[in-house]
Amino acid sequence: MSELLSRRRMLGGALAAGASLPIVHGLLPQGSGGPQRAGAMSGHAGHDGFVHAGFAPGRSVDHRANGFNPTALLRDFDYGKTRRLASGRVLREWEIVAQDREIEVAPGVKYEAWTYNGRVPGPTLRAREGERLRLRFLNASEHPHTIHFHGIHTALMDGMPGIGENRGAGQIEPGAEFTYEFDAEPFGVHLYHCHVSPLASHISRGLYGAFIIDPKKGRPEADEMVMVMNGFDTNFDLANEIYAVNTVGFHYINEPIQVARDELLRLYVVNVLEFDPINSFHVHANFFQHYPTGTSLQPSEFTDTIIQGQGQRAILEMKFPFDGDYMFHAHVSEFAELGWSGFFRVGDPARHGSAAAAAMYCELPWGGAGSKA
Ligand SMILES: [Cu+2]
Repeated sequence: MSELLSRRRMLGGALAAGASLPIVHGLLPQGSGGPQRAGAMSGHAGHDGFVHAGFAPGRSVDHRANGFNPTALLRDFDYGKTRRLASGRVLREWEIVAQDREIEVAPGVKYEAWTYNGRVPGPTLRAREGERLRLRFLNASEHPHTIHFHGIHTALMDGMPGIGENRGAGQIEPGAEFTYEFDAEPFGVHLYHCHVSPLASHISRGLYGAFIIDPKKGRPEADEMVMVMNGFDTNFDLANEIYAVNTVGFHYINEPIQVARDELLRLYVVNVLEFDPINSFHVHANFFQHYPTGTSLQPSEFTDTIIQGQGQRAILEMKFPFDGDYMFHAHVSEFAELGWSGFFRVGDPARHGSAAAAAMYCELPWGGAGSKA
């Protein structure tokens, strides 16, 4: 059996344990006639018995139990607490706690996550270029962790095991704490994550988050959102079974992201996916300006698809000129089908032909039409 099929079967089994079998033909946004359409398509040739990875109809993830909702998380920026130093500079402070916590990453699929502040991804830390940043890190997990920030700082503040251990830095043991302090530079969209080995495990368990440094003069007014592209290896075989943006597979299919027509949308997109070398972001029926790493105020490309390796990130800016439901997803079809898909809902979709995007998944190169996974 190929790796892909075994991953598929595993996912199907996990979902089946707590839910009716998911079908990709349910891959239509809620509130636009999706579920009804799904039923109408169930007789589509060749799909009987094939376990697609769409959301389980009638079931949804318990966001309250998770402690976070991916819809709220999109626009949830953590600015910390600020005060002025004697020098006149702004000091910005946060407290971050590592905690082990079970979360639901797709309907019925539980995962023993390691988290920063109880959520995956961790808080989106946001500061302004040139500020002094201070982060008190407390390790309440049963495992040693660190916070390694992308940015410019001293070795002692790098969150690297083995560096500065005699000064309390390096690996932070359970029950211990350390305060990271450095300047906010350069401006852009960055990330932070644990750097304890085995690295792939510590990261894929959920210890990461976006770290945004705004340029001194800011950016134009926009509806801003954070999208952390991630995945979950639910059976610990070093391959992902669930792919997502902001953790919950298919969440933005279930709850399309409401945006206004003709309003500037700014996405901070960060790829922290483990085990797969690349990830991608594609939007339907539109193009965006691409600012790689967000470190320039000039876009480098006008496109509708970007590729990111692990740790790469970007700012994307676009406007939707027409009302309707517009899909966004990894242009790695396997990821899209295993959770990394969503919709932007612009204006009133009922008046403008709501989505029928699921058809694109009917003829997959592996395990598609006619396959019995
Ligand atoms: Cu760790």
